[in-house]
Amino acid sequence: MSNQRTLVLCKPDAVQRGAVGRIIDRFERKGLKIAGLKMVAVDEDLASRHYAEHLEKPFYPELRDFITSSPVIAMAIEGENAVEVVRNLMGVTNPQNAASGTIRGDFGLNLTKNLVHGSDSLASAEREVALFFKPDELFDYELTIREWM
Ligand code: 3AN
Repeated sequence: MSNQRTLVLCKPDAVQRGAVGRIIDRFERKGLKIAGLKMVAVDEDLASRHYAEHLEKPFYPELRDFITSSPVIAMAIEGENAVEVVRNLMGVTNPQNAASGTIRGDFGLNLTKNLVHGSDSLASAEREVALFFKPDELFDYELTIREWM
């Protein structure tokens, strides 16, 4: 397994509902490391670059209006196999089908307002982390507890 960095967004609904702390807690409890964290107001340009593969989809206008409606919390999350581990913690796209115990399964009902984004591959992760973070906003440090995780 390799050490990976992936992009997580706590979407506008998570911020508005005061769920950000509880969502970050899931990643911390799992043993993942926060390598970067900030609040971002996503504009239409950033939305179109972040969701480039969805631009032509019928749901894109709704997705764009939602993601630009209120600030998000962007995080670079790091750890062994972090891309897949984060996706598993989030649950499947539709919160109605997401397993209990996952973020979407425990917090959501709505397909658009599904609380979190996590990169879907290592290639996406590298592209998306670079979209949201400048190099000096990302931190390389050791978690001293790591050997116990
Ligand atoms: P995920 O976030 O689980 O990787 P994607 O990448 O397929 O899911 O979709 C990106 C976002 O677009 C989802 N998080 C969701 O908010 C929205 N979305 C996906 N599929 C639909 C759909 N059929 N109708 C409405 N919104 C959708």
